Amino acid sequence: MTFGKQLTAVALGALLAAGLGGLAGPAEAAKAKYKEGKVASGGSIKGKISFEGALPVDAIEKILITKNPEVCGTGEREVVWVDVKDGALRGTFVFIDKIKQGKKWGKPKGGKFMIVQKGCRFTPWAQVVRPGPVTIRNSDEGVLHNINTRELIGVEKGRVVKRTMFNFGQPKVGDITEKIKPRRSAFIGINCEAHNFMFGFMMAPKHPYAVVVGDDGSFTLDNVPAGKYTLKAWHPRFGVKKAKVTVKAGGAVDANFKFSK
Ligand SMILES: [Cu+2]
Repeated sequence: MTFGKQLTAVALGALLAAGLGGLAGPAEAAKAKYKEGKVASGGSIKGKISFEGALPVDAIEKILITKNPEVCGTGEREVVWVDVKDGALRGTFVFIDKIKQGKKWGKPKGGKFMIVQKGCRFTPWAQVVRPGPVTIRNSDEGVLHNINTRELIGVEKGRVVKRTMFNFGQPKVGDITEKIKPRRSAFIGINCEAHNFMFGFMMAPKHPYAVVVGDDGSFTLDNVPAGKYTLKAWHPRFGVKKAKVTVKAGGAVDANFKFSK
């Protein structure tokens, strides 16, 4: 009897899986894989992300350092949530929304994507990684770090739910490889559960058309197939802005975003 019941359950499971797999609704289409290839006479999108007006009063948060002062420093750590220099809003991500095909992913510097914990800081503060393996490095002798890497769901709706992808303690100097596997959102926040002043941000989109702006707020997305796109800029404090752009074969189109508090 038990055996028979199990069989029925398995058969039902298979039927359900087949049924769901056969559905080709809008949700399915949105999940379509990105197609990598050669881009013939692609164009580029260039621009600058700037900040206008007064900074929010909590642009820089000061948090008392209560642990590992010999490595983390003494007194207060300044967490720069809003980093503006000469009008450039640093730490902003710029990406093409839902592009389905185009250039191949480039190799990361040094051959692998890395998050480094050094001097009790995540380095870099903001970066784009390809979904997949990422190396988490502890460079702080004698310091336990505990990275918590969370997918930020609902950023564009203004109501964020955080879902942990991985969260582990790293008591020793060295590397641990983990996988970045976003389910619903490419936006990611990282923090250290051992040091309440360590933060960072990442994007892990399905395609390689995403960058973090340079120190002067500028960005370039190159090898973009000619076409019409929605370009988006994400700043973790201010959310997402968007613009329509048309890329012409071999051409360069300008796109600038202005944020304010
Ligand atoms: Cu830490």
